[in-house]
Amino acid sequence: MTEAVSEKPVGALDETGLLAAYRTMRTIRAFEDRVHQEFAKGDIPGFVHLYAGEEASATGVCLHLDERDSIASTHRGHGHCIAKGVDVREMMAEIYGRRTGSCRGKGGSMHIADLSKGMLGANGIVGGGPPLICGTALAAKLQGTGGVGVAFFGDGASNQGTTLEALNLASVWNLPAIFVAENNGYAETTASSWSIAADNIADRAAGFGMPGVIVDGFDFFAVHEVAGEAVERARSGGGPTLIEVKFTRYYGHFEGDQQTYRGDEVARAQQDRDCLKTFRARVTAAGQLTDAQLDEVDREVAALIEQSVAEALDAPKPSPDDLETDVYISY
Ligand SMILES: Cc1ncc(C[n+]2csc(CCOP(=O)(O)OP(=O)(O)O)c2C)c(N)n1
Ligand SMILES: [Mg+2]
Repeated sequence: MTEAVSEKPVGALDETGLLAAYRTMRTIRAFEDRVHQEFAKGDIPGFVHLYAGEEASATGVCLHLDERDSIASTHRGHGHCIAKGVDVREMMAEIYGRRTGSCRGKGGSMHIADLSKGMLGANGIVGGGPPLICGTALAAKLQGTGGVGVAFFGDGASNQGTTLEALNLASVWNLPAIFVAENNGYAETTASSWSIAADNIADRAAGFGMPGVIVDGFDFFAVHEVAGEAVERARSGGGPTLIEVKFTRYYGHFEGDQQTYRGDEVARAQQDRDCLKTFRARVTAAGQLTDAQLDEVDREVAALIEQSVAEALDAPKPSPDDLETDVYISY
């Protein structure tokens, strides 16, 4: 007897794809939970902003991307890096400021970049990412690679002029660009319900002549579906899309934030809507993956994170000689 397709969580993903999605989301969660613990010990320099709770966004979008495509990220960038394939061990070393890091220990959490993976960089400039992907999307269009540019940015960044100019330019130039507004409810301590002059960020898309879509950011399958349509539109010459992903972040704005401005939204989200929990419930109920398969991924990811921290702590720090490298690019 053939099973009804409608009972499947997402027809577009087979077992391998579902396992890849779960592995990415689990890796991001485990990475962030561990950095949260390690930061409290005092060995990690600089500022750290964690992405836990938002995993379905980076994962649901980046699963559609390949080596032709580039992404621009934010100060909350670890999840975007992992989803685009940046090496987790190099990322951990970078966060610890070690020479084995993705940027040889010179960038830290807020500047992790890996151009070989199409990861243009985390970005300390709020609203800095959207203009960058207008450049990569224009290059992809002119070179006919079929590539797309994706900018992840926050609700706070959605009010920056740079973001609004990039939306306009992407539409005027009909670029293969996707703007992913990650609305986690706050810009630092300011509620998005107070700072955004519209009911939804996605409503602004109409003003730029592009489709705007709102999606539940805790629901991996919903994000994956919406992102798939946007990527398909962009690759086939249909132009840009603005996607608003709504969810909440599990940790503070930065590590050390006392979060006195928040209610009980985190506990409620973790209990009822967590992306990893809902993913597991749906794929096991549909008979697509077993708990044993998912538990195995959990074990492998835990071992990888353990190894990453041990290697990072063991790795050398940059030396004074390293000050003069990576300053200028050689053409
Ligand atoms: C141009 C600029 N203005 C202000 C800041 C200070 N700042 C850092 S993060 C942040 C809030 C960003 O909020 P949002 O875009 O919603 O991202 P989230 O932290 O919620 O992921 C601000 C104002 C900055 N880094 N850059
Ligand atoms: Mg925000």
